[in-house]
Amino acid sequence: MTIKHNHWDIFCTVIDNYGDIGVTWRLAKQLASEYQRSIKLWVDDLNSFHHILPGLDPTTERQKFNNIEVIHWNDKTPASWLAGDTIIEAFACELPDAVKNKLEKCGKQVPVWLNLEYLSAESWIDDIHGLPSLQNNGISKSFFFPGFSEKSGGLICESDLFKLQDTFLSTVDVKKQFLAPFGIHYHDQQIISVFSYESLALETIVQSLVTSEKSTILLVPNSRSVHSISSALAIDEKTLIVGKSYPFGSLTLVITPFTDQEGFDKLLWLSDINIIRGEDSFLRAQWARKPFIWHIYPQDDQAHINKLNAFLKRYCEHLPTELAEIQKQVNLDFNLDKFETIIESWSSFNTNHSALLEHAYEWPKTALNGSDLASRLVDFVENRTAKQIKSQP
Ligand code: TRH
Repeated sequence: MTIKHNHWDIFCTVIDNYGDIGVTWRLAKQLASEYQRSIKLWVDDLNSFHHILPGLDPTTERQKFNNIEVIHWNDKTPASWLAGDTIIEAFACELPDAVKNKLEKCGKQVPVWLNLEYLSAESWIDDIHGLPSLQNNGISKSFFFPGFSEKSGGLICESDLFKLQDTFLSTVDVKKQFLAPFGIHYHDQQIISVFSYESLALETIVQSLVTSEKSTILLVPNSRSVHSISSALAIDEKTLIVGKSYPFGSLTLVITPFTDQEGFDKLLWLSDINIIRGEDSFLRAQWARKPFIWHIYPQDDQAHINKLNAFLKRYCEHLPTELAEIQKQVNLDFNLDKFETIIESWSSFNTNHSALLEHAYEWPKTALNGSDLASRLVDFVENRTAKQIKSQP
């Protein structure tokens, strides 16, 4: 079987929420636009995908977006799979048997087979990033670990992202224009975006914003945070209309519509503080270069707190001790739902906003370590392919 060059297959199963498809969609877009790869993106749940890509029709089995073909992954479709250069299983989703069987028949020119893991700031990933493991079909699969170190798989970040961001933010009255359709007159209020999971700490913060001396605009994409916010404000969630603004003392609440990823990025860029979650919005908040609180995806055995601490250690490494403590404390209080202490840590976080902003602005350079995930991935595949060719008789 001959393989199609520059053709990559990415397989994704949506476990819950939007992170799995969110990360793979970002990656697919970058590989297609910056590296001219032709991508087939196999996704089992087009309804979830439709939320972050409104132009996608969830009832259509195959549809093209420039150089990316989105294919509904169900029992039948993988039979039509043809080998390309590279196969990515996102987040340990199992390749369909039909594909595994076809791989066996590829002979010496087998595609590079990768499992794209979840992002982690923990240092152990450096030791296992890129390692191959022989599978039952006799073909080896490598484990690709996104991360913050030079030895890891890096972080998804488009090459023109910061330029786009600067251009957007330098538009005259950009905040006024963005907020006007929600009925808000912008006059230097603090803007906070919230895309988190349900949280008692969030409820406490929201209540404090109502009575704060500072005026705040709270932009909340229509998602799980709305449960906590409506509970904090003692209002019936069902009465909130997406796109309308609601005053509560010093706080103006807006439930914003879910948009595509580009629209979501802009929301983060415009905000002074972002409260985000999961994996993709966590990274995009870092690229927004604003102070943020990360509501990490909770795991049963509290493994997420180790992951959070590993990230905070890296993020705070070059911060003066006092600021590092503030950044760490507000993140820990939020994630441990310490509503008794969150007011104090939130208030220090807010008071030190400008110093934390300076740090947030510089952070992407440190985090990226010279190259992003897509470029490391393309290099990895090219090295592997070159080795395969060399080893052929
Ligand atoms: O949605 P998340 O919580 O996703 C996940 C999943 O739960 C996953 O199973 C888990 O393993 C992972 O977290 C750690 O959070 P995340 O990763 O931030 O994904 C949200 C996506 O939604 C992201 O790509 C941005 C996108 N988005 C939009 O495109 N438009 C919007 O308006 C909003 C609010 C989000």
